[in-house]
Amino acid sequence: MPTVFRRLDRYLEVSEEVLAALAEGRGVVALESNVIAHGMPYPRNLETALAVEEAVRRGGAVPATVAVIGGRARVGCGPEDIETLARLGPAVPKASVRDLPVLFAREVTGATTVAATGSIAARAGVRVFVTGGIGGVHRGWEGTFDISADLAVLGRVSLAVVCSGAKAVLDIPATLEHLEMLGVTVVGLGTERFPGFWVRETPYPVDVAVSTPEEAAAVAAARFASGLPGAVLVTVPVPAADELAREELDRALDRALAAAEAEGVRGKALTPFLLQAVEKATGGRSLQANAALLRNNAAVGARLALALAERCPGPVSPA
Ligand code: PSU
Ligand code: MN
Repeated sequence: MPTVFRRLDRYLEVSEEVLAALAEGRGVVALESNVIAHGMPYPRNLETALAVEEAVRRGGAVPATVAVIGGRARVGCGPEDIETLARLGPAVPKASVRDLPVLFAREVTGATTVAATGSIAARAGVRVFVTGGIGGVHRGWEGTFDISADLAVLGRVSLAVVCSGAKAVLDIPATLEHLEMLGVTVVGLGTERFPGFWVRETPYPVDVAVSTPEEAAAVAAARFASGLPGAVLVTVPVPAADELAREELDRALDRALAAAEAEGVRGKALTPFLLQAVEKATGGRSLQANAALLRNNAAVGARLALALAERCPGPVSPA
């Protein structure tokens, strides 16, 4: 059956399934599309995107993959949309917040980053968003000022964002300082330390450790109910079986960063470049870890969404 969408305004359309779940106060989990188009090669990206949606459903929640399709923000992409994004891959433009109005005006398709996905999901009234790694402060920021718009969005939208930390290619302590400045609450699920995406932990502490998704939901519910804007970042370490060895990762990262510098890769091209370089250097094991943590985060996100729906009953009003 083709997915049916309803237009909420000129540039926003939401699937009937997601709208019904929101109206009935059931759990909905937003998912980003940039990781499909730019984070993994085809067909691994397609398999992973579908497996992540399936993990959300098995957890009893409704998945809502977000992308811009033909100039409209779409919440709850159908399998046909996901297939298109996966097949076209990097031919689909990477869309952060600043790019959205251009895609809308030109009526074209784009793959949404954490920043763009979070903004769109919150507008549609979704409260939980699952991703792999958020963007953050890049190494060498003192010279480039390269700080992902993901952080700015986390500072202003009311969302519980489940992730496995920020990509290890970033300056992690600077990213945590920036999150603190923005007032984002950083929760560790089963960890006292901020996860390192491909590895289970970094040396840097989270704001608060919890042991269940329900406890994390209590923190998120308190934030939303108290009228504070901004996100609760629920960090979950990659499953132990899929973790990379730290020395191998450090070596791969050093090489990737040197290659980026030598080739003059900057700006929005930097994140996909570094991810690909690490993938090559680890013989694809970074990709396997990425897929495993996304599926695991999806299961956590579903539990969190159900717990949040219970704590904040009734339909969610759009942001
Ligand atoms: N993590 C991944 N793969 C990715 C990204 C994160 O494992 O492709 C993407 C996310 O979409 C994130 C974006 O929002 O990188 C950040 O890019 P930038 O630093 O240009 O804002
Ligand atoms: Mn950047």
